[in-house]
Amino acid sequence: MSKQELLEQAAQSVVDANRDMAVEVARKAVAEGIDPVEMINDGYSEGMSRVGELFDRGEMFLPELIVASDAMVAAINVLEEAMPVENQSKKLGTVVLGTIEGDVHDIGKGIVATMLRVYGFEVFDLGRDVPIKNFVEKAKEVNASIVGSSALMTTTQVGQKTLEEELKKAGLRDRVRTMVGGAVVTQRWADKIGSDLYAENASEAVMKLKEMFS
Ligand code: B12
Repeated sequence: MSKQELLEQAAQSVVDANRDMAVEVARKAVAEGIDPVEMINDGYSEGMSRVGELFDRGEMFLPELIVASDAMVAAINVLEEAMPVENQSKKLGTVVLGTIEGDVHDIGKGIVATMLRVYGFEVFDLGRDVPIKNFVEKAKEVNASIVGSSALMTTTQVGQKTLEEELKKAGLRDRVRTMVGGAVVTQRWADKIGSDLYAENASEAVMKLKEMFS
């Protein structure tokens, strides 16, 4: 089967909320030596953006959205196992990452965490719905060089501004860089709240951080 066909099947498996198909396609891609990152970005993520459009138009509802998300996560788990961790003699930086409190969207944040690990960063993934104080405490505890936060909703996006403020109050802002992302986040927002880095997707996050830390 061609790469293009596998990418299309991966996208379709998410649209169809078909977990078995999503996992099977991921296994096939691994067996055929297709780049797992490409499968995630151009296959499964493409499917999830189609799902987002269907949800927006009222043609898909929350229960189906949950099953579609499960299918995507299951496929990503298969692909993650096939990702070689880059052989770094020295780690590029220590990242504390999480989804802002009140927000359960964690698929994209998980992809960012995986990609950063693959490219030589040490990542402490705090999960989703993470209270601001937990980001600050973890950053202190592990002497983080980067604190990254994800927000998928306008209601939780404001938490990224609070995080900037709390890092300042804790006296950490001089030695920690911050990065923000998530569907509602933009470069303009990052500039407004004083975050050091915005990335539209996981690959861009890796590229920009590598530039900053190498
Ligand atoms: C899947 C999904 C869900 C799943 C989430 C499952 C999970 N475990 O994550 C479920 C079904 C649980 C869900 C629930 C809800 N959802 Co929802 N959901 C989505 C959907 C369709 C896709 C999100 C996704 O996973 N995309 C795929 C990933 C790969 O993309 P991504 O998250 O954007 O991540 C990439 C980049 O943004 C970036 N990135 C992400 N994080 C970070 C962090 C850093 C530091 C960096 C640098 C980069 C970065 O890199 C990632 C990889 O390339 C979006 C629609 C959309 N257009 O985004 C709605 C959406 C986000 N949901 C929405 C809503 C309203 C809800 C609910 C409130 C619905 C409800 N009525 O209950 C609840 C929220 C509950 C809560 N308190 O959080 C709205 C938010 C509206 C808004 N603007 O505020 C959206 C936009 C849909 C809509 N148009 O209405 N949802």
